[in-house]
Amino acid sequence: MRVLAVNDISCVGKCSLTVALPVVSACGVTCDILPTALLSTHTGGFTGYTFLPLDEEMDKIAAHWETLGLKYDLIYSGYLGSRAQIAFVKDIKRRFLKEGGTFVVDPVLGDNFTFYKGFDEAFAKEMLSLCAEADVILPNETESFLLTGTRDFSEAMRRLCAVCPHPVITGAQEQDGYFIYFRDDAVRRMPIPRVDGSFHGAGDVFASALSGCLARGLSLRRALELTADLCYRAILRTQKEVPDRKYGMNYERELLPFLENLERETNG
Ligand code: PXL
Repeated sequence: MRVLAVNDISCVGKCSLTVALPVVSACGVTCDILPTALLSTHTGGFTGYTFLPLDEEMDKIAAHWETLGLKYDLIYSGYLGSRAQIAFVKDIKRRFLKEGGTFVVDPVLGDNFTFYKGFDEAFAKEMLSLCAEADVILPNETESFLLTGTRDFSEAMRRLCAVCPHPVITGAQEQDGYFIYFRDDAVRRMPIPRVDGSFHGAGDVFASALSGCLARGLSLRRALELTADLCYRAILRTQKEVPDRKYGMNYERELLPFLENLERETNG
């Protein structure tokens, strides 16, 4: 199985490609990367970060790959720095996703009901048009709201299902608990343990582990169960070990039990 991760390289802060590459590879599949930008840190909580968009280079990389005849079983796209990059990722999907392959879009837009720096309504609209080309989308609670305009998750799922066959709202906080909403053959609500606080990079660990599980052939539901368990344990560890949350999640030592579960499910 060959996976392509399209995301930025934030050198510090454990998100995007510095998470996707180790996590997807550890799942036992090839992970190639298409970097969209190079940043000194991610943009959430740091000031004075550097940002080099890689649009021209992405064009050249894709042109070279075409000469190699590369095709991917799964393409996972995350943080995209501009509307032009969203358009480019649609093109990447057309050129490099195998017939019958899976396109996973994490529509990175914001957290805590606000946009990340540099994003706005027009960008969210463009991101929705990328979601319309995906098989699986992974908005968090904030992104679900920014994409659909509603904080009611059942209604958000109705609207997202009209766009994409398998939406997943990765953390829906409701009166009776904390849930993942997803659609496989029907819309479902999976309870997950509630942990207070905001954990930068949790969405990237989630999207990477889920992409790895899907590439290994797990059903969406089983992939979500294993991934939610990894994220829960990584969040508890991060709560204890990482005082400054902008430095990301301490997920690394939680990978082993996750991978053992994955191996048990897939029998090699
Ligand atoms: O974790 C999502 C993410 C990815 N990449 C960059 C970001 C963020 C969120 O802040 O700034 C550059």
